[in-house]
Amino acid sequence: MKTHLNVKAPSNILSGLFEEKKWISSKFLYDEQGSQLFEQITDLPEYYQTRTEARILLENLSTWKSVFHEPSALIELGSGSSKKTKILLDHVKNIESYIPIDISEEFLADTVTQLQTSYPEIHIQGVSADYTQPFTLPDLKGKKKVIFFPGSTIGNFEPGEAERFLGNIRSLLEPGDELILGVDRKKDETVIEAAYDDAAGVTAAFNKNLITRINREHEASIDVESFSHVALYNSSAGRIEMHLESVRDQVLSVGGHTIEVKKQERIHTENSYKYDPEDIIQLGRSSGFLLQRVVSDEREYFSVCLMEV
Ligand code: AVJ
Repeated sequence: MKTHLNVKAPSNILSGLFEEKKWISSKFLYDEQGSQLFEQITDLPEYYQTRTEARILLENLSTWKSVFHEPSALIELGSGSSKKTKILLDHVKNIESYIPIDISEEFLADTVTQLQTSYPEIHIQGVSADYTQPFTLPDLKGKKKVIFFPGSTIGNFEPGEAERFLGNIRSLLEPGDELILGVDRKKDETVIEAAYDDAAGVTAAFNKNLITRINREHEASIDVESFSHVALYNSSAGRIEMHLESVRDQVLSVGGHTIEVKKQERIHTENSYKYDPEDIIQLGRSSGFLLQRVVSDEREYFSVCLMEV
């Protein structure tokens, strides 16, 4: 079984810098340093998402128990350290196989080794793949398949991409299988903007790390401090945007090219879309899923959605 998705993702970190409206794909945020910074972001007081989702998972155990009421395989997209997954593995029976899928092979190997020690009775089979590209699942005959896509990672897809992506995920599943999807909700923009512009400056460092990465990978020497971090909620599009804003007129010299950047000109570096339940119903409809259940925190900042084929 294969999934396929063409995302608006240039092969090169520089290519969007030659366009009229400069941009860098958010996938380039996650080099080693960037992945570490993102881990730090998840602990920030302003970044409510990770904590809230973990709490929702813990406070709705009966929901997950009924999802896994028969022998099942849990397939996680972008598993990372599998922190949230442990909540499911610790409290739910019938998870016979766990298939973490992650792009970072080393990270995945470590996670699998550690988890296998903690959960000797679960068959753990890591798949090292970019899950936005075609990938193959191991044979899971006779088991209910439950796809777990937490963290509001879906928010980084453009709406049309999210639809196509979930449509492809849908094609891996059969009637009776399910999808557990974590989404960050639309809310007061000051709350969202603070989560992407924290007081300690970790998100700013995460964004500016793109400049550091360009310097390292393309033998450039752009002044990291010549850009400032900008995070703004675009309410009509329902997304938070990150940009790098030039503090002065400058000419970047990278990869044998020169790029003119005006003072206050912005390089768009990330979109993170927010989804309310009605948006999820819509997304489900257009990708072949039926929204079955939405569980949220009391502030309705975040939702975990249960979708069936
Ligand atoms: C990993 C895409 C879920 O959008 O909240 C965090 C990335 N960017 N702070 C998010 C991110 C800035 C994060 N996701």
